[in-house]
Amino acid sequence: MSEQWWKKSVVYQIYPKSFNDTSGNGVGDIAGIIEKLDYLHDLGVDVLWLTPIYESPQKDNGYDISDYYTINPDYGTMSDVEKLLSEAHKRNMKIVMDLVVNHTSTEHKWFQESRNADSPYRDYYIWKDGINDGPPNNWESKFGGSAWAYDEQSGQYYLHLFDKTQADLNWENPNVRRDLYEMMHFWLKKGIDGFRLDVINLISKNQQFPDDYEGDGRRFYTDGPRIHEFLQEMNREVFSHYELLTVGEMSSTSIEHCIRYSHPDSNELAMTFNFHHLKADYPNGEKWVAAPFDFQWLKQVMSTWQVEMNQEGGWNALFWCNHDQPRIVSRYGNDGVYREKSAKMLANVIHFMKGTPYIYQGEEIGMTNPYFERIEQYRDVESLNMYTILKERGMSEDDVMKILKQKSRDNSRTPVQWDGSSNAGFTSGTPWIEAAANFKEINAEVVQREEESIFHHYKKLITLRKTEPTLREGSYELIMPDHPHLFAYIREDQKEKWVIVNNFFEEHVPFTVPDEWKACKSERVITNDENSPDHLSDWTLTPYESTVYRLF
Ligand code: TEU
Repeated sequence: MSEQWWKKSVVYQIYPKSFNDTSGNGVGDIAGIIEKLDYLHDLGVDVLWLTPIYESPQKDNGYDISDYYTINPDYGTMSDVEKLLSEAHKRNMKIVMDLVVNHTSTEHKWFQESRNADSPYRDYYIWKDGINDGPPNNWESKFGGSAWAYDEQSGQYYLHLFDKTQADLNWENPNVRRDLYEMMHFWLKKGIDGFRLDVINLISKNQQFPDDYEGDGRRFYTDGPRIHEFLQEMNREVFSHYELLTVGEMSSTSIEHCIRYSHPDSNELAMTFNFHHLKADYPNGEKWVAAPFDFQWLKQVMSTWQVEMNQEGGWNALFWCNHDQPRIVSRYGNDGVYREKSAKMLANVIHFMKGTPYIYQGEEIGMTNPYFERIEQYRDVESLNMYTILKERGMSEDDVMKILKQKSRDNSRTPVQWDGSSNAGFTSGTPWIEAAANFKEINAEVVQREEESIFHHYKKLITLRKTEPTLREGSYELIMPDHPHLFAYIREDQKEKWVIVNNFFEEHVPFTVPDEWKACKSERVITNDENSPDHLSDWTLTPYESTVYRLF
């Protein structure tokens, strides 16, 4: 096994709660993942990342962990996890677990102990006195409201950057770090193959805890003062003893930091997720408005990350979708008549870039946002908080629902649509969240059967990642940067050049071959429109067309 095996991998993200329920309790489970391993193997992915399956009160669907060493009984048992590991490994697939160490649930025994002022666990969390009957500073929670909650029992406030039941751990305390490293070894000794590290760039806070008069406080804890030191320590104490895929989820980060996080010489992480390309529909950085996406901005942001990370030796995690993001086909694509075509186009955009691609459950089926009509259909803590906050600000019910339809995290959390039977084949019971109404037409059974489907398109893309070194290591260059409809780029090494041309719009768009390529031989590698030329020549792209040529 080579040290950087993850450079050749394609990762598939599983949100267990919505993946596949075998027990009939309406919640997906580990046995349900095992049942679908052959499906995933057929798709061709070689790493599965599972979002948190640990014991948790589920206020934030498992990102509020109350015990790192046990499995949430709704999902199964430790022996189910062991079976999953061995069944996955038998099929040459690896398992990556989610590591949530910025915070724990307030039900974690450390936090319960910590509420006593004289407990050895007091300093495991961030406790502060209030100021003038208010919180210690004006930082805001990512889910709305103050980032501080008052605890009657101890007479102080604790910090929670997310929900008030998710208390931030105090990474300044070496005992916290020691206990967390020990927990990581426990999981690695069980045989897992890596970690996805939740909001890991938020663990080091500015110890002055200053008020923020320009923002919500994030500049005082994002990529904070000791972050690289902590990650290097984690690497030395834990990661360096194994051959792992480690991917950090980096909230509101910068390229400079991501280069450092993922550069092999830094000894921190293998790669990083950033979210800048998923803010093309956040006008002025504001998520909670219904807005179209800014295409030029999207191209620029993605290209800048490609070029700069690559030039400086960093490594990107490539993705459109996850459990916090609306479905990409409903977002930057077209989930009406061009659903299949635009889903394939978006897949091409990501899978030909440099980095390690991630596919989120249901993406390979072409699942869409569910367009829930009533607030009762939503489950997500952030969506429910924002519903209340926006209503309190005076927004009408219709306007709030319009925003949630576009922006809610629940858009990606509806059950995976396996077939056309009741509840999309996800459960025989009552699902914890409703399936999207379109499951009869859009489901795994259909896409597996149809040869030209999105599923088969993903299969081809996954194979190409494995067979084509140019796609893994070649340089990246955006061409026609200002083109109003096309996102076109080239990947190139000494041997060959790949041209990836993507039309993001419904218009027909002409493409003219640059003179310097005219002497090259070429062949079409993949397309979502069989009428495109077999060899690169001037042609007119149809709506949402994406065609890729190899030049040699
Ligand atoms: O998300 C971190 C994060 O910052 C987001 O993507 C978040 O969903 C967004 O800011 C809300 O607008 C991670 C997890 O992926 C997410 O599911 C958790 O809720 C969060 O951390 C807390 O653990």
